[in-house]
Amino acid sequence: MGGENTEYGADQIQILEGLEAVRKRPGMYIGSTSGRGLHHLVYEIVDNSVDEALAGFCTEIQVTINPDNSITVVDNGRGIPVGINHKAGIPAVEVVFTVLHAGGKFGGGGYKVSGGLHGVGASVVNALSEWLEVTICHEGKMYKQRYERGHTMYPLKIIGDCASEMTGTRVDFLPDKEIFEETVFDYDILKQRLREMAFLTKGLKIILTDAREDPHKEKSFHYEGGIREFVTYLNKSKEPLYPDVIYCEGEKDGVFVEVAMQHNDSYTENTYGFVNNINTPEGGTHIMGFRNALTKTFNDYARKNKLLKDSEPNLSGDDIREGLTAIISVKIEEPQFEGQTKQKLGNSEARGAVDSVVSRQLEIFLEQNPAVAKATVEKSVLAQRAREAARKARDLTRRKSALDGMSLPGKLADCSDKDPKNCEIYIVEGDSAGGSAKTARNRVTQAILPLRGKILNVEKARLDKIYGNKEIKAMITAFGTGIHEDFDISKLRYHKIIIMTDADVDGAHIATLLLTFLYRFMPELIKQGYVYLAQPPLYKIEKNKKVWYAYNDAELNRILEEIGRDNNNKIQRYKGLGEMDSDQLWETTMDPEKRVLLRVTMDESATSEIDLTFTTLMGDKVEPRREFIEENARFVENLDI
Ligand code: TTJ
Repeated sequence: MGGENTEYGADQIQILEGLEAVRKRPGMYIGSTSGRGLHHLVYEIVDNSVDEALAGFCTEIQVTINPDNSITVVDNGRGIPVGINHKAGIPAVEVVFTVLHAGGKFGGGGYKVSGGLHGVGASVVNALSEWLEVTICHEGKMYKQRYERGHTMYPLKIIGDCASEMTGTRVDFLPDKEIFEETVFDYDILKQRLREMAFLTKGLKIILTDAREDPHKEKSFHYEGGIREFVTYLNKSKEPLYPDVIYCEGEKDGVFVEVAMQHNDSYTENTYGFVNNINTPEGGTHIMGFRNALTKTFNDYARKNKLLKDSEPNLSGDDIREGLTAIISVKIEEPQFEGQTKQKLGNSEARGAVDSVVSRQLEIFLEQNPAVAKATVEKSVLAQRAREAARKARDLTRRKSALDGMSLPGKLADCSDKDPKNCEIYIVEGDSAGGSAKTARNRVTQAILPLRGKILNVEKARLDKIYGNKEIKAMITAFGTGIHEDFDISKLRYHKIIIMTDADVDGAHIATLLLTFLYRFMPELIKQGYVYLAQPPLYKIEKNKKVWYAYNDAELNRILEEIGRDNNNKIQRYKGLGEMDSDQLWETTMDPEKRVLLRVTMDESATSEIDLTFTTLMGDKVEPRREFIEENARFVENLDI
């Protein structure tokens, strides 16, 4: 064996040790081995093609879910280099797939920005795949290499010709069932993230195909306007306050900044930050820079143009951001992430860069668009007044509750156990169902709070009205946590908050209103898994003095198959909780031994889609809601809308 070969061998051993470490502790590299980690593999591969698009050499990426749940990603970039990497003694493409942290670190001069949170690259995907194949078209030749669980199967080989002007990279891989708990891809999850990637990379076309279904499902995303169109998309079920989407773009201290924003006539703020195309639910310096610039620029403008009198106080940031939808996207060479879940940008230069780009360009925009400036300032002034009224109302309730010792709402039938871990509260629609629930419950651990009729839609009301609402006040005091800046989860009085509504359209609507309130005002309750939906049965089946309950039509059919479809069956369809007596309610819906509860969860990496879901379902516009319901027919079927 010659010296070169020995060296090659040594390299190989090191390489395998690296990838072996990935297989031993996959969570360290991709966060988890659940469905989340599984989908992350796809983003990790697609990120490489997006980098090629950012470098200006790739215009289209195709992602396919194959019938065997393997994934194919194809791009029309320059192709991963196939020449020998002299340090490693193997082709560069092999380095990319077999050496940890090698992605994009060689030549080319592209703007390498992907990565961030778990930006660990293609070698990690390779290590965690049963098999992976890479095919490259470059200078008229087609190259191919295959790996199994990270091991190279054969040296890179030429398998044919390509048209000389055709270049690109194709990767096929099958996630390893030894590693992942879940190996079936969810089309909708990939769809949401790929749509987001397309918004964040203007001009890039991303096509997603689900080849497991016949006919294939396919969706194509291509936005010439980039994040401007993202804002339009997020505002589609709302009334914009002005037609323009405000857009700023620039670079400072190595930070590339892009901001798009538009106010709508609602009262909630939807600001999303992205760093290298990865969202930052915990915010960070880029968001601070944006907020600072926005507050300063609008106040300066309002003073200068006498929209705010000398005697009036400055508009607060919250006032100016009422009803604002904004995307703040920064690209930065070495992002530093901080915070509990490492999702908060820490780089101080990002703050200054966003502040400076937005301040300068927004000032000019406002000077040139006085109608937009006026509409926004007027809305902010109204927000300021409402906030003041809300503060007074809140102070009043705070003082009152301090006086009469935190009096609980009169309608609440509390439980006797005082340890929140053991306690649950049922939020029940209507007084009559509330009555049955009170009789049915276990008084030691189960509290009942009946609410009357439709609860306030917090998407369509200002703070002063929300704080004045009886039902909302009752929930806030019963939970014990306070809201917004006063929110303190350690004061939560029940570790299960259970929404119990009729299994019909009205019930689903009320449940959605309640979830909207919780999501907007106490999101931590949902994030930490304290919120549940009770599942009352839809049918009662009786035969020869025996009783069954069915929670949906499929179950009804299953039971009927089992007991035989004949005239002795008595089937009752429950129209509401009120039709059940308290024994039945206990047995079917409240008995912890027998009931079925659905825990409400949220995927924090998809917050923009969650916001959109709530505003679409709760907003005034009929067309986006109809579209949403059609697109999500499966989900909605479960809700029985
Ligand atoms: C790097 O610099 C030289 C020219 O090619 C650049 C490159 O590597 N481009 C590139 C990589 N395009 N596409 C990829 C890629 C695509 C997939 C699907 C997977 C991976 C790991 C890389």
